[in-house]
Amino acid sequence: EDGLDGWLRYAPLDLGHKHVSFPTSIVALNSSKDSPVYTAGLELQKGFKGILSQNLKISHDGRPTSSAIIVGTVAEYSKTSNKPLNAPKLKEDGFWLSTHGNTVTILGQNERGALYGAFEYLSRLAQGDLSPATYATSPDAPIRWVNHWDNLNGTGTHGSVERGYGGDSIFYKDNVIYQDLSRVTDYARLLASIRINGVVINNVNADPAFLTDKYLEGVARIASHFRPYGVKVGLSLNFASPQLIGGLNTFDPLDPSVVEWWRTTTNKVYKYVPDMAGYLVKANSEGQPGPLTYNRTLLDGANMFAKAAKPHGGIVMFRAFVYDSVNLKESDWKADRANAAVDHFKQFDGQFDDNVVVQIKYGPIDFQVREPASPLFANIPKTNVAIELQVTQEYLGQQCHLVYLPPLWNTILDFDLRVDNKKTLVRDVLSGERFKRNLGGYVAVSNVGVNSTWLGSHLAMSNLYAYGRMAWEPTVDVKATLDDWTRLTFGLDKSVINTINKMSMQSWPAYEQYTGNLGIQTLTDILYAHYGPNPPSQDDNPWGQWTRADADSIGMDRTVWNGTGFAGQYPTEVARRYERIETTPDDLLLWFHHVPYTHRLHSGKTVIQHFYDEHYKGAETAHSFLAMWKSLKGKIDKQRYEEVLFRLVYQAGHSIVWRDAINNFYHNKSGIADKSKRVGNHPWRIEAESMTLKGYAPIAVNPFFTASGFK
Ligand code: BDP
Repeated sequence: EDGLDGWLRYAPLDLGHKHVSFPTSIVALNSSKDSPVYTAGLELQKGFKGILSQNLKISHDGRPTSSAIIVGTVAEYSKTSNKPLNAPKLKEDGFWLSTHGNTVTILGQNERGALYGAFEYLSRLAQGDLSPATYATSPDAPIRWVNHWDNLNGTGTHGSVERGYGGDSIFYKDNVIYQDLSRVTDYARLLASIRINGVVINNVNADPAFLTDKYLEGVARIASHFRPYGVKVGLSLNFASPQLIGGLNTFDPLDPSVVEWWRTTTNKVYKYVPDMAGYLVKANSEGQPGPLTYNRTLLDGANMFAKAAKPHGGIVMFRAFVYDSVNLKESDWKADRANAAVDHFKQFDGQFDDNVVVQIKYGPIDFQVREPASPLFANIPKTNVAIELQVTQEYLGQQCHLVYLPPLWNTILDFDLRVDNKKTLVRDVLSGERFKRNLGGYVAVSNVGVNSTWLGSHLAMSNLYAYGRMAWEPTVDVKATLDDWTRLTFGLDKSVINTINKMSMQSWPAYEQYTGNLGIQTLTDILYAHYGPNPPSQDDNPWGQWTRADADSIGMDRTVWNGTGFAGQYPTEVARRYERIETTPDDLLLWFHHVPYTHRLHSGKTVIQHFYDEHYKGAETAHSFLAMWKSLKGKIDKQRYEEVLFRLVYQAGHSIVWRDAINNFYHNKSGIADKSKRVGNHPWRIEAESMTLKGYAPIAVNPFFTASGFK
């Protein structure tokens, strides 16, 4: 198995001695080929073939049939059925499922919901759950999107998918949109099965060419591959497009010619894709153009797009990831990139058009292994908001390390911001419940690629699966969700399920332990790859990701009384907690405070000894994954067993590189010995220099401390 079907393998189910009666036909209440209900019919057919080896016929007229699966919208069903429906009220995209032996009814609030219900029913079958059930479910939030950082060409600084680790783009190659978009259909199917309803198909560092007829033709083709699956397409915009491709000499958002250009261009875009979801905008960040260039505000920019998209029902996802690296000076103890989002957006609360959604990364910096929840979620109650997560593991091992992310996401979603001293969970802000908003939700940067595993690693797919499930229902149990994924991906063997669960649940804590703990962030190379260890690059860089480590002390002082003031961006109760060392949780200590290496944690250990110990523990856990995985030999098909094993061997080795690079670095810097005498002391290690090398040539390594003898 090569992973292409992900969790939709529909592997044969062993019914043992069970006698169960199954439906013998499918009634899909829509006969138009690009409708999700039509797709649902085909999917049910496919599922029955795979799971139960049964060939079911599909019909599209609603004549009541016993022993059939009926799938359609509530509205369509009530037109054709004489049976009154007792389903509870559904929200947009919600569905109702009733399965009793050979009679199955799947009704969506809309077509999309009906398709989701079909996938749900198949997921139950594939997991061997044949029990009768009747239930309804509706999404927690209307926006459940993925973003793609795909470039038209493969020559961008980061290749064809920026921060993509599963191969090149599934949409484009060499500046051409693929004619054969079958991978897009496969992807749409995966997305629909986890109830994702929107996909932005190009990089936030956007190429304006997407707005030209040449490419819009292809965008329309891409949209036509997503449409049968109920997934709407969106485009990332380049703010300077009016100048770059429109022939204007300005892109000032208040200039009437610019406003008009966006209006007519948007009308054109919607001619190609009438049901387009909307736009995504990264402005004035990391060198991207934006309204600030003309002394206009981010609000001016966002509302300009909103007005252009509004007549078409389009929405504008405006990213809060706005910061200017030019003014960030590490020597300035008041400078802090973490402050940027609230500094930029709070002032405009209540003034954004109602089809604008501010898209906020989960933490105030950038997808780090541990961050506090972005305080912006608490600061703009009169604005629609969505959270931005990353399925692609940019700072988190790039799919070469197993890191199951939902537990990390939960630290953010379950966080109580205490706005007005009242319960304010981040997830209740996203659903719109806390501040009574109708639009909001979830976005994840997914960045799948042409690799048959999609993300480059079989086990990484649990993150994509769980993301969809959490966007639908953020309180879903992340362990149980993982088990669902494992059953669908690897089968029903209990030891497989338990082992993958154990490894996955230990993986994020382990990664944090060996790559940077106590809230110091992922100590990767900051300047480019964001992959291997490089603690010195964490300081003195223009990107504002700093540790402020010196010979005696470490950590960013983000207090109000003495630091950057960031802690003060939270509502009072939370701000007070983070302001004081005593009440700051250890796992965020160095995020908020600058302390001596000898500072004692709540645990009683010093910061430096904690560092040493954690890096050892984390690497040990990474090593234990190997034995766990090997215990599954023969219980998983050979191809996937070997491919995962390869990654885990690598991870085990790389966890040592991480452990030693970081421990050595802080050992050198602080001059404080490791109580357990491990750091700098590797009695059994054979250095490459003392080996006879055949077929290898020594080269200088940067950063030097990741290698023995600098080479
Ligand atoms: C950073 C990535 C960069 C993205 C940027 C963003 O390294 O490639 O363009 O975020 O989110 O984490 O815009």
